[in-house]
Amino acid sequence: MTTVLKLGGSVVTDKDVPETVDERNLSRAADAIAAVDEDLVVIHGGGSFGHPYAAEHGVSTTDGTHDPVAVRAIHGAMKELNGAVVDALAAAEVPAVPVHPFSVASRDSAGELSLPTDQLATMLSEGFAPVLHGDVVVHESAGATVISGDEIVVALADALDADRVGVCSAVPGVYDAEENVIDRIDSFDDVANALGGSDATDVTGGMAAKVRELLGLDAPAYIFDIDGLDGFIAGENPGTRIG
Ligand code: IP8
Repeated sequence: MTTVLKLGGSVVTDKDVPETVDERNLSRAADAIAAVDEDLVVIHGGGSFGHPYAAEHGVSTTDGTHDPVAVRAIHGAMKELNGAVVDALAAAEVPAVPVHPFSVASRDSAGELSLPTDQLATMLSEGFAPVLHGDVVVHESAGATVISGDEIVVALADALDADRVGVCSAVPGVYDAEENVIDRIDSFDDVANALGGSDATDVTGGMAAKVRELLGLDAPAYIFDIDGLDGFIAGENPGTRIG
């Protein structure tokens, strides 16, 4: 069994205070993750680390930059957050190891992502738990653009033949127009009207983008909040099931 789990930036950071880790949530998540006894890939979002730098430099998943200062600022902030996530997982005795997408991924001029996964498969078979993150990637004819954690989730879930995908976010699931958590989403059109944007600075598009990307997966994906994480790891179906 392979599980791909994303920890949202709003879970592991305080989204309203620049470059601040939410230590309490992070160690709670790490303790929950320590119960996983199968192959596990963790991906985390940008929160108050990557997003403010990306916004400051005008970089998004489609608007690129050729400024190395911008690339270093965005990537550097994400590397710092990745270090904090890996350290918290290590403290909970998860065999976490860091993997930085900027060093290995690229996009072609049409925006098509290429993200090698052979090294990740070997990490898993050798007992490691790779920890990736939203990042910048070099992008043919655009310089460098943002890659969201959700995009990485989608790319890895299919390439590593994941059995289950979890997205631990700030909300307990995807809300309908009355703010009730939707149990299951099979098509984007069914929920398009109910999906709003994200309040804090989020250059990768919030919940609507998340749902759209997760609908493209072979494996079932679940969106839940930190209260649902133990249940997801225990094999339950917390929050909203996508696909
Ligand atoms: O928070 C975005 O990742 P996300 C990462 O998963 C950057 O959308 C660099 C803004």
